[in-house]
Amino acid sequence: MELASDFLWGGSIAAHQCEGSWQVGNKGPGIMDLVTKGSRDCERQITSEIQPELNYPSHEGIDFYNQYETDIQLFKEMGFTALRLSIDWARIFPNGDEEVPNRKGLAFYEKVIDTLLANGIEPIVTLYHFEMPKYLVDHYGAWGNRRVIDLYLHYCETVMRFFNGKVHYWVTFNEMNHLDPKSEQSDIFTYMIAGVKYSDMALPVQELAQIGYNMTLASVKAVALGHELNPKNRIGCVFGFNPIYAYDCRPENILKAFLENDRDYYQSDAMCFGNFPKYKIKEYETWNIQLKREIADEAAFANGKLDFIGLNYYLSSVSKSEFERKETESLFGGVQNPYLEQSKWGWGIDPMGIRYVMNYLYRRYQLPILITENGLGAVDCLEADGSIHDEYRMSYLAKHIEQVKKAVTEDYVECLGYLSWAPIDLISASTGEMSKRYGFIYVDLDDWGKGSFKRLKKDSFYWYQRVIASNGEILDPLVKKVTLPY
Ligand code: BGP
Repeated sequence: MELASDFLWGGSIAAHQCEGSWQVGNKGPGIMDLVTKGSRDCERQITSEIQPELNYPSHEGIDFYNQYETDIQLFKEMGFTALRLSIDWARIFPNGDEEVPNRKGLAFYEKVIDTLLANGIEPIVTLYHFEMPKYLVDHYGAWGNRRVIDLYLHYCETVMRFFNGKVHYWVTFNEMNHLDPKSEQSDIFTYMIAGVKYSDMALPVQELAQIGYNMTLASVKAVALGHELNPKNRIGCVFGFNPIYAYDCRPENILKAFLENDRDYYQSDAMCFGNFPKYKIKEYETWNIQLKREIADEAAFANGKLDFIGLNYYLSSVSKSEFERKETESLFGGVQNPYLEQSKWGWGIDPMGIRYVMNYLYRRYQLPILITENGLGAVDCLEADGSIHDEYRMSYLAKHIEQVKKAVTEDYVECLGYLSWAPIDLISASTGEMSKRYGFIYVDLDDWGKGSFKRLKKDSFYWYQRVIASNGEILDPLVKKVTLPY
C-alpha cells in the first residue's frame, strides 16, 4: 500500500516566528513581540513593555513579510502542495477589539495566500499561534476573560469571510493542550500559549484552568462559525502530543504515566466528543477550582466538533518512577530514555513515537490526522561554498516519515498529509534562538539578528524534493546524496 495521491506534502510556519515587520502596516504589538531571546539554559522573558536594551526576535523574524515571494518560490521548487501559516490577529485588529479590520493587514495575507494558490500550494491557516494582541492582555486579561472569546470570533469571522473559497483548511489554535494547571505551570511556553502575564507573575491554577476552558470553548465556537460560513471548510485544531512512557512495567508506574499523558487530552476530548469532559470538571472541583461556565456552553460544545486533528510531534519522554529517586532528569520533567538519542536541546528523538500517537489518536477519535509539525532543531554549519550538509535532519525526517507511512498503510490510520516544521529556518518558539534551525532553507541570520537574510538551499532541500516527488517512497538520504545535482 502507498500513500494516497492527494496526500498533502509541505511545511508549517507561524507569523511571529518569521514575518518580522512587527510595526509595519498598522500592526499592533502582540504578546510575542514582548518575548525576549533566551537559550536552552536561559528562559525567555515576557516583558510588560519593550525594553530597548533587550533582544526581541519577533521584531525582525526572518523578514518573511518582505520575502514571502522568494520563500514561496522555494517551497514550490520543493514540490509543496500545502503550507500551514498563521495569521497574526494584531495585523487584522491591532488592538484586538476593533469593529473594523485593518485593511493593510488583510491585504498582506491576501498577497501571501494568492501567491500560494498561484503556485498550486494549499494554504492551511492557523488562526491563533500564540499571537494575542497586547492590548487584550493589558485591558481584558486575555483568555481569562470570556469577552475575549467574542473578540476572537469576530476576528475569525472577518478572515474566514475575507478568504472564503480561497482557504479550505482552518486551524483554530496551536497547541493549547500544554495548559493543564498540574503539568507545566511555570513554563514560559504556558504563558505564550495562554497569551497572558508578564514573567514575574505565576499563573494560579484557577486562572490556568479557566483559560484552558475558555480557549476550548473559543475553538468549538470557531468551528461552528466556520461550518456555518461555508460547509466546505475543513476545520481542525492543532495539538502537541509528545507521548510520556512508563518508567517500567510496574502497574503503579504504568498508571502514573497514563495519567500524566492524559492531562494533554481534555481539550481534544471536548472538541471531538462534543462535551467538556466530566472527569476534568470533577478533578478541578477536588482542587477547589470552580470553572465559570454558562448553560449555553453545552450546545456550543455539541455543535463545534472538529473535522481533523492537527498533530505536532517532536519527541517522547519517560515518566518518573513512583519508586526510584535517582533518575537523570530530562528537559520536560521526566527522565531520560536510555534507548533514545537526544537533540542538542534535550529532546528525545523517537520516530516510532509518531506512529504510536497517530494510532492512539485515531483509535480514540476516529478523525483524520494531519501531521502539522515534525522536525529537528539543530545547529547547521554553513560551508565556505554556501552549502549546508544536514544529513542528521534528513535522517530524522526520513525515520519519522517512514513511521507515518506505516501508521497509514499497516495500521489504517487516516492521514491527510505531512507538514514539516519548519521548511525554512526561523525563530525558535521555546528559546527565541535562530541557531536552533529546522529548515530545508538556510537563512543567513544569527542569534543577535545579524546577517544578510539571504536564503540558501541545504542538502535536505533536494532530499525533501525527492521525497515529495516520489510521494514518500524515496526516503534514504544516502542514495540521494550521491545523485543530487550540486
Ligand atoms: C511547537 C510550536 C512551534 C515551533 C515548534 C518547535 O511547539 O508550535 O511554534 O516553534 O514547537 O519548537 P522550538 O521552536 O521551540 O524548537
